[in-house]
Amino acid sequence: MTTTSSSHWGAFRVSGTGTALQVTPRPGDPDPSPLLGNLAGAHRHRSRVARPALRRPRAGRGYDSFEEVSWDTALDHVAAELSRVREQHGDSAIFGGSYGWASAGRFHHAQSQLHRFLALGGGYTASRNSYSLGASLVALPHLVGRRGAHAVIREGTDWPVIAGHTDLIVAFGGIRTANTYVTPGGRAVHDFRGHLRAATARGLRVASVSPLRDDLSPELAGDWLAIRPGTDVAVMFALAHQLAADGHADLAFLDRFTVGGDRFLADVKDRTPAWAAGVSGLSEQSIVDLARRMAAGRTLVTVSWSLQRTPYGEQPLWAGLALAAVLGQIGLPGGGFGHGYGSMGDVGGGALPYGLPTFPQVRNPVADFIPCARVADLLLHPGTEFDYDGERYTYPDTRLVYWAGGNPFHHHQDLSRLRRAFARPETVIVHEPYWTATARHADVVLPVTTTLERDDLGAGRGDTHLIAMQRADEPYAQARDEYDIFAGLAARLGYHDAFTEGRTSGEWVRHLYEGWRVDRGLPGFDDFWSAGEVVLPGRRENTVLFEDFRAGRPLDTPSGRIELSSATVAGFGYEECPGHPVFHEPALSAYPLVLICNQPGTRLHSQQDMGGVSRASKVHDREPLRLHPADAAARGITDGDVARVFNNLGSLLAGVRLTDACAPGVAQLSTGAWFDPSAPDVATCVHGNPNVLTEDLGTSRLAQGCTGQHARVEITRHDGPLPAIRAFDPPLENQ
Ligand SMILES: Nc1nc2c(c(=O)[nH]1)N[C@H]1C(S)=C(S)[C@@H](COP(=O)(O)OP(=O)(O)OC[C@H]3O[C@@H](n4cnc5c(=O)[nH]c(N)nc54)[C@H](O)[C@@H]3O)O[C@H]1N2
Ligand SMILES: Nc1nc2c(c(=O)[nH]1)N[C@H]1C(S)=C(S)[C@@H](COP(=O)(O)OP(=O)(O)OC[C@H]3O[C@@H](n4cnc5c(=O)[nH]c(N)nc54)[C@H](O)[C@@H]3O)O[C@H]1N2
Ligand SMILES: [Mo]
Repeated sequence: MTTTSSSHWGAFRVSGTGTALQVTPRPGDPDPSPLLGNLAGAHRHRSRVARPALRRPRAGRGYDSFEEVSWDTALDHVAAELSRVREQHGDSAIFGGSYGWASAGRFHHAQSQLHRFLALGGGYTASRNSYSLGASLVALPHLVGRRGAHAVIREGTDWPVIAGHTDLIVAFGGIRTANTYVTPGGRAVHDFRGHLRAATARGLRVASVSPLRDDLSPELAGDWLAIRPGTDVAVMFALAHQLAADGHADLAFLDRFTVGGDRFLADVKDRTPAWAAGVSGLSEQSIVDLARRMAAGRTLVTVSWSLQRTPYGEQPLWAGLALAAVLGQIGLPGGGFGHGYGSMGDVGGGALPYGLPTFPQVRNPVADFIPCARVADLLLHPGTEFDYDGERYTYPDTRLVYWAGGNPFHHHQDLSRLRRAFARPETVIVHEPYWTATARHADVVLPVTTTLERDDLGAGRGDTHLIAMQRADEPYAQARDEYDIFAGLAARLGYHDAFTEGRTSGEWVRHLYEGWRVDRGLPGFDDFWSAGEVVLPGRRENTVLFEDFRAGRPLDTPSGRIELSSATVAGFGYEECPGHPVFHEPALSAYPLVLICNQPGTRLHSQQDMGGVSRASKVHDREPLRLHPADAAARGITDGDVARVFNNLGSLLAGVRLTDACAPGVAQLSTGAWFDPSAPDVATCVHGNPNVLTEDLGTSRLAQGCTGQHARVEITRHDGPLPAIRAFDPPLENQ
């Protein structure tokens, strides 16, 4: 039997079960993701959580072994802890932010399940925004309004328009194909590379301003401008300077469509290409030439999401928008500004004018929240104040942490600090299909099913199809659906019927589909289910970002225009993020190399790190570290060595790959190798998780976004004994 299913990296088909399970791409997907190759090997991997487990409290969270218990014992314990904490410390003592991507699927979406369950029980401290776009989600509404921010992030000018009109893309952070296979909720059709080929054939050229040469997809033609990380704002200022000096600044556009255009031009008066060359490592001439090419045709300035995942990440976004405004092509087909081309598959990939079926949520009675990347501060500093978007808030006193569908020991910075933070609450509960580092730092681990073991509805934003995600195999061992776990807990806590509304999970999936499909004129559930998918009607394609604004519809900013100066942001009084774009020189460091901690091309974050594609990339079982041959030679390191990467925060082992695709002075280690602290005498992580080296700092007081994209490090050759990787071994005694 063949079933249909989906993942964040795309839709697929499944045949066979157990260790014989096979995954093939969805017919009709012109360019399926290579990440599909991880699914089969992960399905019945020994790192699955088989049964509910309680930590044996001896040495401390993350160091202990676990004891398997019955579902009743585990659920009784969790229900009792929730009641005790709510009674003794109040509802805000429960942290249920639970950031993370979990799996595709509209109903079984882990955060929706957890948040509905916790909100009905009295509420929880929440988290806001994302690690992806921490700075942009807060800054952009000030610059282009809420509606404008949505248009920038969720739509953008579509690829066919770019292919048809754009002469030059100036891509800060490049345009990385590997990232575009991923869209939250998945995508039935991957056509990104096809669009790139079409654009290149028509004559599109890309100036890829990036520390890595291969951030420019091979389908694109263009130049690599090897920039020193963290200095993009300087180059943006110098490009604006040169445009103005050449008489190419569009003063009429600035005057009519922006506030602060005059101030910006005054600010860049001294920001010459010669100055920016000294800061950025680019040549003066390359900056001058690029400015002239920008003015010579239809030009799109795009800033990848990675740039705002750095200290002062609000600034490259703001300066990039200002540069595009100086050029005056915002709102024209194929010109202007973009954010995230090459970051996510749905940017420029069409949009749906309606929402997808969603498990209904209820209002959270607790008002407390954190910007999501401040989680360690929350746990370490209850009662202290923090600034965020013009307001001051207080961290509540967390006694219980409940995580479902995320892996903070993957996603957060400075993992040694996070371990200290996770040692503080009285109780940590984690739902996981796998024994991740986060599960190991819990007191109670509840095993959940994967998407292959349950029925659901799958689609991403702007998708072409809704996929029937059909159960392909039995749940692993005693794994349960999140929904059934929460229904069991709600029964113990006296609100079972409010949580379930009397439906089984199968009834919910049918109900969500039926309640949504009528207005779209789609077939009934049974027809949809047996077909395996249905075309989503009415997609918007060929969108031009800010076309309506240029035609006269004001933005929902205070001025109705693009705010290159924001009186609101200025009024917050944040020195590091004043009311207009500023350049902050990267902080001096005792560690000479910049480590780029970008997204892995071989998996989604930490998911399925044990899968075939991810495993095949490892060197001596460790995550590959890419390094320029000159930097390696200076350290006596050769290709295939194991390297020790370290700074004041920690150390890790990784497998060396030499390449001149890294600019000199730049090394690259993707995120997502499972944190493995099993040999602390050798390294903080012996597997290569870069978050043992990243600093736990917010972007600024404005957004408090994640800054994990960069770390400062030194690298040496590791010559000692090589500890085995223990991250995938379940922490159960007598195993
Ligand atoms: N240094 C550095 N760090 C970064 C970044 C960076 O650029 N540099 N990028 C950041 C970004 S953009 C992001 S989005 C984050 C990603 O961080 P996360 O979203 O936390 O990473 P994932 O590995 O996707 O974690 C999802 C977890 O959910 C589990 N899971 C899957 N399905 C289910 C389910 O149905 N139920 C339950 N309970 N669990 C499930 C998976 O096994 C996995 O452990 O990382 C951030 N971290
Ligand atoms: N295969 C795969 N695809 C993914 C994901 C995944 O885990 N795996 N994760 C998804 C998620 S959740 C997100 S949020 C997006 C993230 O999308 P992005 O944040 O755009 O992706 P990254 O790969 O982290 O970074 C892209 C490139 O930015 C460059 N860069 C880093 N620092 C600088 C700098 O200071 N200046 C310049 N000019 N360039 C810099 C790096 O060379 C890096 O390769 O990716 C999504 N796509
Ligand atoms: Mo992300």
